[in-house]
This record gives sequence, C-alpha cells and structure tokens, in this order.
Amino acid sequence: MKDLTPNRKDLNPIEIASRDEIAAVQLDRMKWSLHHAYENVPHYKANFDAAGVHPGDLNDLTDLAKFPFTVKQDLRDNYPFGMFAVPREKLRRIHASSGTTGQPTVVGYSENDLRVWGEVVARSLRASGLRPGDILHNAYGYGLFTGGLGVHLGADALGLATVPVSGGMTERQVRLIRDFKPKGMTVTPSYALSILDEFRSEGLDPRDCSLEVGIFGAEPWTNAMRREIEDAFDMHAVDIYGLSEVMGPGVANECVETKDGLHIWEDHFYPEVIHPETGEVLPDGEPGELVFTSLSKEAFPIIRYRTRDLTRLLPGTARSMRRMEKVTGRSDDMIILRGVNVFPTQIEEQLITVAGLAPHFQIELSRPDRLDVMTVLTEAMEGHSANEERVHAAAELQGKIKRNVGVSVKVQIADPGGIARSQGKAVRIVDNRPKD
Ligand code: DLL
Repeated sequence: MKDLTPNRKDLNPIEIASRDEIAAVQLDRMKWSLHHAYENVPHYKANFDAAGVHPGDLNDLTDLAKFPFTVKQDLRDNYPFGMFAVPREKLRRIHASSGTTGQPTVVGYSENDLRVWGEVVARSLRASGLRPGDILHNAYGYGLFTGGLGVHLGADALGLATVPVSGGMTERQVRLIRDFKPKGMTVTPSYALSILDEFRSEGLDPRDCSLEVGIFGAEPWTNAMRREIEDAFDMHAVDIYGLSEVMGPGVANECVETKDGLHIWEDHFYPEVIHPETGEVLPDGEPGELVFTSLSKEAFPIIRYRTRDLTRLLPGTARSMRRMEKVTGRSDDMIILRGVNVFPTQIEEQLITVAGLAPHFQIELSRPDRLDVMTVLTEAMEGHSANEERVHAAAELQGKIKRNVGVSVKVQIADPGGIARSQGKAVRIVDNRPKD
C-alpha cells in the first residue's frame, strides 16, 4: 500500500492547533449555539426552562452537562420542521432518515451549514489520503440519505473529480472502477464486500485495480474487516463517521497514517460520552454513549444529542482533535442473550477468522421455547461448499463465539451468495421472536 499521509501544510490549521486554542473556539461557539437554539427553537426554550438552565449559565465547557439531552423522539415530535432555527427562506437543503419505524427524522441546512459540511468532509477525505485532482468513486446512496450528497459536497470542496455513482448496480460499479481508475472509493463496508464479490465472480483480481483507499462508514465495522478489505484490494481502509442529526458523514474520520480511531472535528461538533443509564458524563477513556452538541450549525442546531452509538474518547494523535474509538455498535443493536450483551461486530470479528466462510452474515433471533436462540446465518466461500467443510467451519465458528464472546449460538452456512447483499447499510439483525 502506498504512503498517503497528507502534507501538514495542507491541513486546516485548527486540526493541529493547541488544545487551548481548540477549547477557546469551542467555548465561544458553544455559547453562541446554546443561545441560538434557545432563542429560535421552542423545543429548546421549553426544555431548558423546565430544567432551570439558561444559555447564560455556561461559563466553561463542562457546564454543558447542566443542559438537558435531546433524543430522537424529540425530533419525531417536532416533525417535520419544528426543530429548525432559521426561517424557511434561509434553508438550502433538507435531508431525512427513513427510519425503520414511525416518523422519519428531518434535518435542514443553511448556506453556511453546507459550507461547513463541505469543509469537514473535505478534511475527512484529505485525512484519508486524497488530494485535489484525485478521482473519487462515491458509492454512498444519493438522495435523502446524507451519505452520497454529503461526501459529494466535501469532494467538491477538496477539489476531487467525483464519480457520483450512488449505490446499486454492482456490475456497473466494477466496470466504472476499472475504466475510470479512481484513487478513492466511498461506500458502506458491507456494500464494499458486494463489490469485492463482483470482482471475483468476473474472474478479476481486485488487487490489480487503481484504488488506493476506501473510506467506509454509515455502519459499524471491525478492525478484522479492515484487514480483510485492505488485503483483498491492496488499499488502505479508513473509517468515516457521522449522523444526519449532527450533520451527516464527516463528523469524525480516521487518519490514513495512523488508523487508530476517528478524529472528531471538534471545532464544529462537541463530543461527550455518557453512562447510557444514568446520563452522567464520563471521563475520556471510558466507554459509553456518544453525545454531540453542534457548535456552528444555523438551520438545525442540536444540543446534547444522544446518538446511541457506543465508543470512548481518546486523546489526539495525528491531529490535536480528540479521537473516538471505532464504534462497537448502537445500544439499539445490542442483543442481550441469556444475560450476555452481544453486538453484531463481535460476531463479525470471529467470522472473519474462520477459513472457508464469506464475511457476509445476519443474526437471527428466535424463541422456539421460552429461551431466546441466536442463529448466525453466513455462507460458504466459493470453492468451500462441500458438506464436510461446512460442518467443520460451523463448529469452528460456534466454538470461537462461545470462547471469545461468551454465548452459545447456532450457525447455519448457506451456499455462496445465500445471504442477502446490502447496497447501503446492511441489516444485521432479523428478530423473529414473538412480540409481546
Ligand atoms: O450514516 C452518515 C454517514 C454516511 C456516515 C456515510 C458515514 C458515511 P445516518 O443515516 O443518520 O447517517 O446514520 C447514522 O449510522 O448514529 C451510527 O449508528 C451509524 N454510523 C455512521 N457512521 C458509522 C461508523 C449516516 N463509521 C448512524 N461506524 C450513526 C459505525 C456508524 N457506525
């Protein structure tokens, strides 16, 4: 793999500013953001008043802990535009998350918000090793989802030539990669695996393609998967994080030279990690739920938003901004199986180490008697589907999950191609337990 470390002189100076400088910018902006939300969004005024706090009570960054949290339900209750802080004519973009159930959540951007979004995504793409003039194959979905258009904004801001291919039509993805020879690819890790399969099924070696870096996010993925993808494509694989409620992609990104967690662009998004049950703010280094406060957003300020994503905060390395560890999962996706907490990422980690099994999987939950049963559905790799080999691989995976994750599961191995492929975010959990 090539050394893609960006030139330090090309970074935005704030990325490598002193901690004092960063904190000073954060405090100024946080004061502004709290006032802006309080004065322009009835929900924040009502919530701050009910909690007995006023934006004027913030004297230092830790005072933020006095302010109430915002949760997804608040956005749903204010559907569609109730959380917006600018008049309609100042809006330049509206995105929405489909949401699996109920109301979608709607977010809005002013002209300046779009500029900031472009800047943070440009930083992310540069941290990933891309430079002006490079070609980017952008396979995140274009549309209401923030992935495609968000990455596109940042690619424009950085000066890349973007191929706005969006998700789907996997054969065409492979063809365009071969013909246009992009240096970078932005895509969900699960869809990257579908693209990888397509290369192989056409008898092509993905290591021969032009890609030097893949920038993967929008769903959890593991370091084990990183090694798998890096090896398959002979390219770097870095992690990009974000969520619509806070901005979209580009809230945090790994640096290609270190790949040691994602630097949060803290001059625009202030992170806290809290205890998921008590709501108490935890010191850096301790795992918990990530919470974000926007520091510069005009159209849709967000104060102490509970992301449900589990991670911990770490000091800066390649940049002075703090890092978040790779997200292990969402608290919503945590399966409690006979008292043991299990995340799909833990299953992924084990699966990847078993020879003969493809990295595609789903977890099915059922309750045949009164006990919950977890079945890992995965598939044999091409050329490894003989019955004996499958039985052996299933036993090996079962044993590894038992030893390393601590739960007994069933394993079912389908034929190659037997697990539904994702074209965006993968659906990892299929819950067939009776609803009571
Ligand atoms: O997924 C934004 C995005 C697009 C990020 C493209 C990165 C790349 P939402 O659809 O609102 O926005 O979903 C946000 O996806 O709360 C996490 O649970 C999950 N997620 C996003 N990035 C990562 C990541 C976009 N790198 C939700 N690792 C978040 C783990 C991630 N989970």
